[in-house]
Amino acid sequence: MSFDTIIRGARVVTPGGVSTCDIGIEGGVITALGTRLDGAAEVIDATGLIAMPGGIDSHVHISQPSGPGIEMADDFASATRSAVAGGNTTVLPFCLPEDGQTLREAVADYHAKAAGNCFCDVSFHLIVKETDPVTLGQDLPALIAAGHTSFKVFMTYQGLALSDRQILEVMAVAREQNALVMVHAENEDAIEFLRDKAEREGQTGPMHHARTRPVPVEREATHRAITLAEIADVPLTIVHVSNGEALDEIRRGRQRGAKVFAETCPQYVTLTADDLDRAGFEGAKYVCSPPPRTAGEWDAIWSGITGGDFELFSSDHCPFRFADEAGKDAPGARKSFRNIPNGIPGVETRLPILFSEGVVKGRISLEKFAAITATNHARLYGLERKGAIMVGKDADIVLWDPALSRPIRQADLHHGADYTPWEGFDITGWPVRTILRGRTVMLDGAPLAEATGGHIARTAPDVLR
Ligand code: DUC
Ligand code: ZN
Ligand code: ZN
Repeated sequence: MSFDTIIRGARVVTPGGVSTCDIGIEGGVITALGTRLDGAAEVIDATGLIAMPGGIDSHVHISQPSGPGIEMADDFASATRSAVAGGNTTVLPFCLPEDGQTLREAVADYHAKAAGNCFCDVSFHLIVKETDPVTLGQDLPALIAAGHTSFKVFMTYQGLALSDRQILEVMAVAREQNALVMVHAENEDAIEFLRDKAEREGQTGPMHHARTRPVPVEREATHRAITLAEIADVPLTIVHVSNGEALDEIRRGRQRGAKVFAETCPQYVTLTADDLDRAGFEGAKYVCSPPPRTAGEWDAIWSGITGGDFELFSSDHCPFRFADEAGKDAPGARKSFRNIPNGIPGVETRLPILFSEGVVKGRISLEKFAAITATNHARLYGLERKGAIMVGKDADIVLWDPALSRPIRQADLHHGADYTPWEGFDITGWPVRTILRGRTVMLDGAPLAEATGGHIARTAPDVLR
C-alpha cells in the first residue's frame, strides 16, 4: 500500500487554486495530490465535499487567569474538542502569567494543563505584562528560542496595559529575537474617563460597556501602536479590529511603509452594540472588547476582508458561562458593566459563520477563505508544517458539506460556555469531518474520543525572515 488514507474526489482548495482530485496521506503527512490515487488502508469518499486546510484559530483564550473568583468556561479538553467540531486542527491560546508568576512559570503551567488533553494541536502566544530585566532579558528570549515566537501586549486593562515606553521595550526584544508582537489597541485612559463618567451618571448596564469603548478609543490606539512599531522598526499584528476607522489607520500605516498585519473576528461582521442592550442582563452575553459596533461597520470590515486588508480571521474565543457567578453573572456585574468578564465563545462557530456569510453569500472565494482561516495564520506565526493542502504538509484537513443548512444551536456545541451569541443564526455549509495529521478527529459534528493533539514549537514567523 502506498498510503494510509486516500481522500477521494473532493474539490480541494490549495494555495495554487481549487481542483477536484485525491489526497494521499502517509504517516500523518500529505504525500500526494492527484487523480486516481490507489492503494490505501482507508479510503474516504469525499465526492460533493470541499477539502480545506484544517482551520487554524490563532486567537483563543483557554483556562486563562481572569481575576479573583472568575473562571474561564473552557479548559484545554473542552476548548479543543469544540475547536475540532468547528473544523479546526490547530489553536493558539494566550499564556497569561498569574500575578506574581514569571512568564516562564506560566508557560510551564500551560504545558502541564494542555498535556494529554488536546483534541487538536496547540501552540501558545505569550502575554507580556511585565517589562523587568528578567522578563525581557532572560525569560522572553528563552521562550522565543523554545518556539513561542509571538506575544501580545495590551494598551488597556489595569494590571495588563503597558505604557508606550514599555511597549517600545517589548518591541525591541521582538526585533532582536525574531518574534512577532500582537497589540490589543484600546486607549485605557480614555476608557477609564468614560467609564467613571458613565458610572457617575448611573449608566451601568451592559450596553455601557460598548458606549465607554467607542470607535475613537480603538482608532487612536491603533494609530499609536503602529507608530510605536515604526519607531521600534518591527512588524506587528493589530488583533481584533472592529471598525473602519481603525482599519483606515492600518491602511495609512501601510502606505507609510509600516509592516502591519490585521485580524478581525466574526463578531465584527455579525453582532452590533445593540446586542448589549438586550432585555434584562442578556446583553452581558455580548460583552467583549473591542465591542461589536454597527451594521455600517460590518460593511467596512467586509471591504477589508474582500480587499485583502485582513490577513487573519480568528475567533477571539474567550468563553465565560452566563448563568454563573464565576462568569458573566460575577458579583457586581448587574450593578456595573465594569464587573462583567470580557469575552465571548466562538472557536466552534468561526469557520461556519465565515463560510456561510462569506463563501455561500458570494463575498469571498474558497481560496480567500482558506488563506484567512488557515494559511496566513501558519505563515505569520511560524507553523511551518501547517495551513495548506500541499505535499509535505501535515495532513490537517477539513471536509465541508457546502449545502448542509442548519442554525447554530448551543445544544449542538461542545464548548464549556452555557450559551452562544449566535443562537439561531442560520448557517449554510458545515464542516463534516476534521482530520488531524491523517486521523479523523471529528465526524458529522461529533468529536471522536481520543485526545491526539499536541504542542507545536514554532519557528520565527516567515514575515520576519
Ligand atoms: N482581548 C482579547 O483579545 N480577548 C478577550 C478580551 C480582550 O480584551
Ligand atoms: Zn485583546
Ligand atoms: Zn482575545
